[in-house]
Amino acid sequence: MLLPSMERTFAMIKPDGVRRGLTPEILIRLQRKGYRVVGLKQMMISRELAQSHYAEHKERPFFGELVDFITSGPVVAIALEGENAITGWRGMMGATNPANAAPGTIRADFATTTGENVTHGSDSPESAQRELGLFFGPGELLS
Ligand code: FUP
Repeated sequence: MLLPSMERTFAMIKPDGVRRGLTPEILIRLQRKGYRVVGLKQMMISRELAQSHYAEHKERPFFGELVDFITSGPVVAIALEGENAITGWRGMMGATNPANAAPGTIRADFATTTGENVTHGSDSPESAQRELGLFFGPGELLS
């Protein structure tokens, strides 16, 4: 039998999701899936944190708008734990462009534009570790 692959990942409800009152719906979905919430906070993202979080996109034409958007209102930062949580959570979110997101995914169900697509999820174990470290301090996560 394969050993279970327990992972931690960083999930976020972006300002559009919080503004539209989608926080409870999204928390219900991820807990119903079976993920354990090991860190949770509503917060404003500073421009510095936004630029670090999205550093891989800093040369892209949409970078300025992305930073403006992600700092435009509170977000909900979530540390999730579960078997294959990194790819599993991205699967629940759906494709970056909601037009390409599979029916039943969060982005298909709740978003219409790539720029405001409700949620974020780390795309690899390295990103998960980096992003969890950006958003949560030592001692803020459950063991
Ligand atoms: P994802 O991992 O699905 O969040 O997507 P990316 O890391 O590729 O993009 C991060 C964010 O940049 C997206 F959620 C929205 C924004 N973006 C755009 O606004 N335009 C693009 O063409 C691509 C991404």
